[in-house]
Amino acid sequence: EELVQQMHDDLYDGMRPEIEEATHILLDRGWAPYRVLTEALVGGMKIVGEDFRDGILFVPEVLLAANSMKAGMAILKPLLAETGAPTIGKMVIGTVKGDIHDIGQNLVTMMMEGAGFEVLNIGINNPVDKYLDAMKEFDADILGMSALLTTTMPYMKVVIDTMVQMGIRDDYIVLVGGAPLNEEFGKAIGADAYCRDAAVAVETAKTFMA
Ligand code: B1M
Repeated sequence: EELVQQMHDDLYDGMRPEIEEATHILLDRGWAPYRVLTEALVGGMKIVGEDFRDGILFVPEVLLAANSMKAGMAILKPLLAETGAPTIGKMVIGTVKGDIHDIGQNLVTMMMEGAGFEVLNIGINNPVDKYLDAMKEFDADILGMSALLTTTMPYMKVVIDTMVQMGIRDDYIVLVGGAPLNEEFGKAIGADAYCRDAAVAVETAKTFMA
């Protein structure tokens, strides 16, 4: 699809109005919102990530790309949440202390809401107390933690260890995700499951709530 290729280029260049327009065009062409999300937006961000890693793109450019991606996501959000499914469970999600990458968890939030979960997204840079307060206030069934940096992902263990010390670990299902994580890491820190992407997060959460 030519327009998807164009969107990858526009995302790369941080061209927000173009991304918004193209998102509408694909929807008008009958594309499912999830397909627009994964193929056009997530696919484009993958390329940005590779060139960021290789020193071809820098933080300001990546921020523009991220903001363009968010603008596209904002258009898709009500469509993904439109299912009217009954509430299956409640989740608190946030990025761990020191981590400000919130696109992935915003996507997880959208998909979970679309699948019938109530989600309290507590944003970025959360110390243990923030998570615990939110879980209690919101009466959550599930804690979701996100980390995109190898330097911040160990903080997930700090949160889980604190829950263990407080004797509340087993009151919650703990799901973790983020690009640098894997299955072994999830096990090692005592999470219930590692979720590779937003779709897996939904399926995993459903399994645990069943
Ligand atoms: Co950053 N960054 N960044 N960055 N950034 C990465 C993560 C990096 C891999 C880039 C690279 O070098 N290739 C690298 C980390 C290297 C490492 O740790 N080994 C990196 C770095 C180094 C940094 C800085 C340190 C750069 C600097 O300042 N020198 C800095 C750190 C800031 C901080 O957090 N303290 C930084 C800053 C930034 C920006 C601000 C410019 C921007 C963030 C904007 C924002 O989020 N608002 C940014 C971005 C955009 C990226 C990349 C390019 C893209 C991340 C993203 O949004 N991906 C990223 C490269 C990459 O990941 N390949 C990179 C799209 C998103 C949909 O995917 O987040 O993986 P993802 O989420 C997926 C799954 O992982 C999963 O589901 C999601 C949807 O399918 N998932 C979960 C995620 N969380 C989940 C939680 C769950 C379940 C599933 O809970 C249940």
